[in-house]
Amino acid sequence: MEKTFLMVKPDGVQRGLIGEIVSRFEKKGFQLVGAKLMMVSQELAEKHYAEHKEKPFFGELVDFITSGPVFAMVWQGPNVIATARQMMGKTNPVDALPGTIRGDFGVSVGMNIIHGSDSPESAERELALWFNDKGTVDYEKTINQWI
Ligand code: 3AN
Repeated sequence: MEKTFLMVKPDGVQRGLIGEIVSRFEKKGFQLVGAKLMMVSQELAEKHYAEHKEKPFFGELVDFITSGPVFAMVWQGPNVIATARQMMGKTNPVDALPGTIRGDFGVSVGMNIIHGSDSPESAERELALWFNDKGTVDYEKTINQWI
Protein backbone atom coordinates (compact mmCIF):
# COMPACT_ATOMS: atom_id res chain seq x y z
CA MET A 1 0.00 0.00 0.00
CA GLU A 2 1.28 3.48 -0.89
CA LYS A 3 2.78 5.57 1.91
CA THR A 4 3.65 9.26 2.14
CA PHE A 5 5.50 11.56 4.49
CA LEU A 6 3.50 14.49 5.86
CA MET A 7 4.67 17.01 8.43
CA VAL A 8 2.91 19.76 10.36
CA LYS A 9 5.51 22.55 10.29
CA PRO A 10 6.39 24.73 13.32
CA ASP A 11 3.69 27.32 12.46
CA GLY A 12 1.01 24.60 12.32
CA VAL A 13 2.13 23.16 15.65
CA GLN A 14 2.22 26.60 17.33
CA ARG A 15 -1.22 27.48 15.96
CA GLY A 16 -2.76 24.29 17.34
CA LEU A 17 -3.54 22.78 13.95
CA ILE A 18 -2.18 19.24 14.51
CA GLY A 19 -5.59 17.84 15.42
CA GLU A 20 -7.36 19.59 12.54
CA ILE A 21 -4.82 18.27 10.03
CA VAL A 22 -4.77 14.71 11.39
CA SER A 23 -8.56 14.77 11.41
CA ARG A 24 -8.79 15.73 7.72
CA PHE A 25 -6.65 12.81 6.60
CA GLU A 26 -8.42 10.39 8.96
CA LYS A 27 -11.86 11.47 7.75
CA LYS A 28 -10.74 11.16 4.14
CA GLY A 29 -10.08 7.47 4.86
CA PHE A 30 -6.30 7.34 5.06
CA GLN A 31 -4.48 5.42 7.76
CA LEU A 32 -1.94 6.90 10.17
CA VAL A 33 0.92 4.42 10.56
CA GLY A 34 3.58 6.59 12.19
CA ALA A 35 3.83 9.93 14.02
CA LYS A 36 6.21 11.84 16.25
CA LEU A 37 6.51 15.34 17.69
CA MET A 38 10.15 16.32 17.37
CA MET A 39 12.73 19.05 17.02
CA VAL A 40 14.55 18.99 13.67
CA SER A 41 18.34 19.09 13.66
CA GLN A 42 20.24 21.38 11.28
CA GLU A 43 21.59 18.26 9.54
CA LEU A 44 18.16 16.69 9.00
CA ALA A 45 16.73 20.02 7.77
CA GLU A 46 19.53 20.47 5.23
CA LYS A 47 19.10 16.89 3.95
CA HIS A 48 15.33 17.25 3.76
CA TYR A 49 15.56 20.48 1.73
CA ALA A 50 18.65 19.40 -0.30
CA GLU A 51 16.85 20.01 -3.62
CA HIS A 52 16.46 23.70 -2.65
CA LYS A 53 20.11 24.19 -1.69
CA GLU A 54 20.76 26.74 -4.45
CA LYS A 55 17.53 28.71 -3.88
CA PRO A 56 17.75 32.13 -2.25
CA PHE A 57 15.31 31.07 0.47
CA PHE A 58 17.24 27.91 1.50
CA GLY A 59 18.60 29.52 4.68
CA GLU A 60 15.13 30.73 5.67
CA LEU A 61 13.67 27.27 5.04
CA VAL A 62 16.21 25.58 7.30
CA ASP A 63 15.91 28.27 10.01
CA PHE A 64 12.13 27.97 10.01
CA ILE A 65 11.90 24.17 10.12
CA THR A 66 14.42 24.03 12.99
CA SER A 67 12.73 26.86 14.93
CA GLY A 68 10.24 24.74 16.91
CA PRO A 69 8.68 21.31 17.11
CA VAL A 70 7.20 19.66 14.03
CA PHE A 71 4.74 16.78 13.87
CA ALA A 72 6.13 14.18 11.45
CA MET A 73 3.73 11.55 10.13
CA VAL A 74 3.49 8.54 7.86
CA TRP A 75 0.13 8.06 6.13
CA GLN A 76 -0.97 5.10 4.08
CA GLY A 77 -3.71 4.50 1.51
CA PRO A 78 -4.55 4.28 -2.20
CA ASN A 79 -2.91 7.17 -4.09
CA VAL A 80 -2.15 8.87 -0.78
CA ILE A 81 0.83 10.82 -2.18
CA ALA A 82 -1.08 12.73 -4.86
CA THR A 83 -4.30 12.97 -2.84
CA ALA A 84 -2.53 14.46 0.17
CA ARG A 85 -0.94 17.08 -2.11
CA GLN A 86 -4.43 18.03 -3.35
CA MET A 87 -5.70 18.25 0.23
CA MET A 88 -2.73 20.47 1.19
CA GLY A 89 -3.30 22.94 -1.66
CA LYS A 90 -0.77 24.94 -3.64
CA THR A 91 2.57 25.95 -2.09
CA ASN A 92 1.67 29.66 -2.10
CA PRO A 93 -1.48 30.18 -0.01
CA VAL A 94 -2.63 32.92 -2.39
CA ASP A 95 -3.11 30.17 -5.02
CA ALA A 96 -4.37 27.50 -2.60
CA LEU A 97 -8.11 26.94 -2.95
CA PRO A 98 -10.51 27.21 -0.02
CA GLY A 99 -11.15 23.71 1.29
CA THR A 100 -7.46 22.85 1.18
CA ILE A 101 -5.28 23.05 4.30
CA ARG A 102 -3.16 25.93 3.00
CA GLY A 103 -6.20 27.58 1.45
CA ASP A 104 -8.09 27.49 4.73
CA PHE A 105 -5.30 28.29 7.20
CA GLY A 106 -2.26 29.76 5.44
CA VAL A 107 -1.29 33.28 4.38
CA SER A 108 2.47 33.02 3.77
CA VAL A 109 4.53 30.97 1.30
CA GLY A 110 7.29 30.41 3.85
CA MET A 111 5.01 29.51 6.75
CA ASN A 112 2.58 27.29 4.91
CA ILE A 113 1.66 24.88 7.72
CA ILE A 114 2.29 21.51 6.13
CA HIS A 115 4.81 19.58 4.09
CA GLY A 116 3.96 16.55 1.98
CA SER A 117 6.04 14.40 -0.36
CA ASP A 118 5.39 15.43 -3.97
CA SER A 119 6.13 12.12 -5.79
CA PRO A 120 6.74 8.42 -5.12
CA GLU A 121 10.50 9.08 -5.33
CA SER A 122 10.42 11.89 -2.78
CA ALA A 123 8.11 9.87 -0.50
CA GLU A 124 10.61 7.01 -0.49
CA ARG A 125 13.53 9.36 0.18
CA GLU A 126 11.74 11.35 2.89
CA LEU A 127 10.31 8.30 4.68
CA ALA A 128 13.81 6.80 4.86
CA LEU A 129 15.21 10.12 6.09
CA TRP A 130 12.56 10.84 8.74
CA PHE A 131 11.44 7.38 9.85
CA ASN A 132 14.27 5.08 8.77
CA ASP A 133 11.86 2.11 8.91
CA LYS A 134 11.46 2.77 12.63
CA GLY A 135 8.50 4.21 14.48
CA THR A 136 5.83 2.96 12.13
CA VAL A 137 3.21 0.38 13.00
CA ASP A 138 1.71 -2.06 10.51
CA TYR A 139 -1.84 -2.81 11.52
CA GLU A 140 -5.05 -3.88 9.89
CA LYS A 141 -7.59 -1.09 9.54
CA THR A 142 -10.83 -3.01 9.74
CA ILE A 143 -12.94 -0.20 8.27
CA ASN A 144 -11.03 -0.51 4.96
CA GLN A 145 -13.73 -2.85 3.69
CA TRP A 146 -16.12 0.16 3.53
CA ILE A 147 -14.01 2.53 1.41
P1 3AN B 1 5.89 22.27 -1.44
O1 3AN B 1 6.11 22.39 0.04
O2 3AN B 1 4.51 22.68 -1.86
O3 3AN B 1 6.33 20.93 -1.99
P2 3AN B 1 8.36 23.33 -2.60
O4 3AN B 1 8.96 21.97 -2.44
O5 3AN B 1 8.44 24.00 -3.94
O6 3AN B 1 6.84 23.35 -2.14
O7 3AN B 1 9.05 24.30 -1.56
C1 3AN B 1 9.45 23.83 -0.32
C2 3AN B 1 9.14 24.86 0.72
O8 3AN B 1 9.87 26.02 0.44
C3 3AN B 1 7.68 25.32 0.70
N1 3AN B 1 6.84 24.50 1.54
C4 3AN B 1 7.75 26.72 1.21
O9 3AN B 1 7.63 26.74 2.63
C5 3AN B 1 9.13 27.16 0.83
N2 3AN B 1 9.13 28.09 -0.30
C6 3AN B 1 8.83 27.80 -1.59
N3 3AN B 1 8.94 28.91 -2.35
C7 3AN B 1 9.34 29.91 -1.50
C8 3AN B 1 9.62 31.29 -1.67
N4 3AN B 1 9.52 31.88 -2.85
N5 3AN B 1 9.99 32.00 -0.57
C9 3AN B 1 10.09 31.42 0.64
N6 3AN B 1 9.84 30.11 0.86
C10 3AN B 1 9.46 29.37 -0.19
